[in-house]
Amino acid sequence: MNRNAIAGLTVIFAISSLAAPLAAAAREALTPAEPRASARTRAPLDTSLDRQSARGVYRVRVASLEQPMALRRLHDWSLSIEQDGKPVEGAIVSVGGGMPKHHHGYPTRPVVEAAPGGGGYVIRGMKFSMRGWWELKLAIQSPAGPDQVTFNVVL
Ligand SMILES: [Cu+2]
Repeated sequence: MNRNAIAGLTVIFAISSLAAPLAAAAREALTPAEPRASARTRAPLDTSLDRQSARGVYRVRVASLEQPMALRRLHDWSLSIEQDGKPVEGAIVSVGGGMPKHHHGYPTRPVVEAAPGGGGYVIRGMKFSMRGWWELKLAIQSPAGPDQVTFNVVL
């Protein structure tokens, strides 16, 4: 094989090894980008702090007593529970939740107490240890029946 033939083969080899990735890149450029499955199916997060409980027994409202929302600091939230438009007194409420994407809970164990002076409840000992999407889950027991509600909080 003479020197020119070898040079020619080298050029052909170089072109053919480039051809496949170039063709793929061209196809990709022509095809509109498919949204990823997670982006396509994920509904926007409902961050309403005024919700019906899961079985519809209660209307539940929560609000941070610190504005703007406290990060990495102990603070309290207000909680109001109604049934058929009337405040529910004497409910027993337990608090759960955490960061669903990080698979961890709260760094504290928040507790629910009757608000001083009546008129609802206070969630004491809330703490968000980092920014992101948190779930605040409340399990409610009263003579009206057990029910639960989940709020989405994004810091
Ligand atoms: Cu986290």
